[in-house]
Amino acid sequence: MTDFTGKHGLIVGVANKRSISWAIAQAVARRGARLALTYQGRFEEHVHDLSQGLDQSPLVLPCDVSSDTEIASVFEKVDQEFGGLDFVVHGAAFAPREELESPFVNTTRDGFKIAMDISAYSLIGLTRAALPLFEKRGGGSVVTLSYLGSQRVFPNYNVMGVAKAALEATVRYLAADVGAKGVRVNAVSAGPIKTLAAAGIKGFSSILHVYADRAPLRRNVETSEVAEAAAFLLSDAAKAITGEVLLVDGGFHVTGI
Ligand code: NAD
Ligand code: 0WE
Repeated sequence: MTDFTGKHGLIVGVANKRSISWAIAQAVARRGARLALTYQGRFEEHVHDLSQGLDQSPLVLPCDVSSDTEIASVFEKVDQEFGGLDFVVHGAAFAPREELESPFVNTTRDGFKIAMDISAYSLIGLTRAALPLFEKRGGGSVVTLSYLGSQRVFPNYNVMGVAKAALEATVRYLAADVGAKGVRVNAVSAGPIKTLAAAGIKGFSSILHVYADRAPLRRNVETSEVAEAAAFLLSDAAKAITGEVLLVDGGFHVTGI
C-alpha cells in the first residue's frame, strides 16, 4: 500500500498496546511516517513506553480533547517540530460509565454533553486546528473511529450510539467544508474488539459471540485489520475518498437476521 515516507501524522487516542489508534500508528510508521502521539493524562507512562518501539522516535504530547488550549498547544508543537502535517487519526471516545449501565431513557444532560464533546465535537476542534498545518502540505487526511451503534441499537451502548451518529454526520459536514482545501475526512467503523474501551462493558463477550456467529466472515475482526483500513484512508491510495464511513466488521452490518 502507498508509502508514508516523508509524511507526518498526529495520532490521538493511544491508551495502551491494545488501542486501535496504536495499531494505526504502527501501520503507518512501518510505512515510513513520522508521528506525534497524544495521550490523555493518566496514560502518559504507557504511551512513552510504547513510543520507544517505533523506528522514528515520535513526539509524545498530552492532549485532553475537551480542552481547546491543549489542542492548540499540541498543534503549535507539532508545527514547530514537523513544519506542517499530512494526517490526523482521531481515536478518542468517552461517556460516563453510568450512561452505559442505566436505561437509555435515563441519559443525563451532563452525560449527553460529555459524550458528545469528547466523542464527536473533538473531531471538529482537531480538524480546524490541523488546517493551517495541512495547508503547508497542500492538503491532508483525517480518519476517525466509529461503531455501528450509530445506526443500530446495541444494548447499553446508549448515549455513545447517539454520539457516534453525530460523529459520522460530522465526518460528512467536515468533508464538504474542507474538501476544497484538499483535506479529506473519513471514518472507519470497526467491529467489536476487546480494548480498554470495551473492558468491563456488561455483555461485551456476548456481542463478540453474536458477531462471530452472524457476520458473513463468521469471525471477529483484528485490530491490525482495522488499522490497515485506516492506513488506506489516510494514504494517497484513497485520494478521491472523503465523507465516507468504511465498515470493517467482517460484513456484520449487511446481515438481516
Ligand atoms: P481505547 O480505550 O484504547 O481508546 C480510547 C481512547 O480515548 C483512549 O486512548 C482514551 O485516552 C481516549 N480518550 C477518552 N477521553 C479522552 C479525552 N478527554 N481526551 C483525550 N483522549 C480521550 O479503546 P479503543 O477501542 O481503541 O477506542 C478507540 C476508538 O475506537 C474509540 O473512538 C472507540 O469508540 C472506537 N471503536 C472501538 C471499538 C471496540 O470495540 N473497541 C469498535 C468500534 C469503534
Ligand atoms: O465506542 C466504544 C466504547 C467507548 C466507551 C467505553 C467506555 C468504557 C469506560 C466510551 N465510554 C466509556 N466510559 C467508561 O467509563 N465501543 C465501540 C466499544 C463498545 O462499548 C460498548 C459496546 C461496544 C462495541 C458498550 C455497550 C455495548 C457495546
